[in-house]
Amino acid sequence: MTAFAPLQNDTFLRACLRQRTEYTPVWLMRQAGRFLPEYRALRARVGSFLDLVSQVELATEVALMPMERFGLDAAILFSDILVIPEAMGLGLSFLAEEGPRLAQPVQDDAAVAGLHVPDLEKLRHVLDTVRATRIALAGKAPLIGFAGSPWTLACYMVEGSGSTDFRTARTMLYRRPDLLNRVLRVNADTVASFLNAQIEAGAQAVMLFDSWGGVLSGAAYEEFDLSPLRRVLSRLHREYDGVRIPRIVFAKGAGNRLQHLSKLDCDVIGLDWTVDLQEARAVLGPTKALQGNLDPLALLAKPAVVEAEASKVLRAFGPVHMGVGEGATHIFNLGHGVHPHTPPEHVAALVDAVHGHSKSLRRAAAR
Ligand code: 1CP
Repeated sequence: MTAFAPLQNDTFLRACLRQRTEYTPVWLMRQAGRFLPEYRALRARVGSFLDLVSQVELATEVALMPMERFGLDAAILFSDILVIPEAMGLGLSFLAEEGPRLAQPVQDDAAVAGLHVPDLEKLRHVLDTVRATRIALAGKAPLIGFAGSPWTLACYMVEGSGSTDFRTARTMLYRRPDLLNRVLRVNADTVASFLNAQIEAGAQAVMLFDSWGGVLSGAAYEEFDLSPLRRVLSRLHREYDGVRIPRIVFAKGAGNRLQHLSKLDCDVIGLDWTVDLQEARAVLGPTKALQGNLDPLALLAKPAVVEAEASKVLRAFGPVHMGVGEGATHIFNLGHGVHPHTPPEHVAALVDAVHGHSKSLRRAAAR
């Protein structure tokens, strides 16, 4: 086993576990991506996104890019949720301007019967990237591993591409719930083993991206989204090497389902920008840390506006826990990924504003 460098900044991990921190930690979904000129240059040189993801040194370099520019409190593995369907043999490609495509979508009895938990060796490059990224970070900030939720993965696997409403997947839900349930079960078992392998490789927290629960009706959300998600959570390592591994569920579009989310066996709930943080805190605050939820488009405005909007999000969450033991904590993030047109200087202004404002709010509360 590699002895990793000691962690110098555990602010993010402490906030995940609802412990007091000196300031509000911040990281951003898609912080390593197209808004960074150095990312665009490397991607142009390498040719494709999938080539970047599959080469350990390159993926590691990309994950480190935002850490070198900004004072972020966490790094995230550079990969994609769709490496799982790729490992299942569904044939992933990314078409320019069109997004992901699966050559063999899972739409009938035969395709579903042929679906199995893949050998984790097929995901070896991702696990090697986790280890290499943790080493390259050298303890500067913790590393987040991730996977898609079983339902979100099923959306792409059944549809065969991105979509705004995932009609094919939702139709299968009504016509052939038996087929969909088998897909979800295979996904849940795959996601649990993959995340546990990421933890063993060096991930210090894990995040489940449940990006498409919002397209489901209430009853369907319970059966096809939350139930397989609970199966994943029940199998994850709670600790590794004697250290707690926080679990985060990003629940996009689930602002009207906070009660359901409060019962999940996870430490943090990630919220999109449509959710009122005060309301979310009232329901989730007693048991979960909250992560989010600045509208990513606010970053397209000038830095003074970015700072004011960051301050609004901090104030919407309200006073954070400052005592011993556990209490309400907030991890600053966007409500979804960084928009590719975001000027990097605006991200720098955001990170500084979150750190600065959250320190002054704590000082004011202590008076
Ligand atoms: O260079 C490029 O054109 C690739 C753009 C890109 C990037 C940078 C894609 C394509 N994926 C990623 C990386 C990625 N994806 C990360 C890395 C870490 C980071 O946050 O910096 C993560 C965590 C993801 C997760 C992901 N991929 C999700 C869940 C979060 C979300 O956005 O809701 C989803 C749904 C995907 C699928 C995906 N990957 C890429 C695209 C274009 C899409 C389709 C999105 C859609 O259906 O609209």
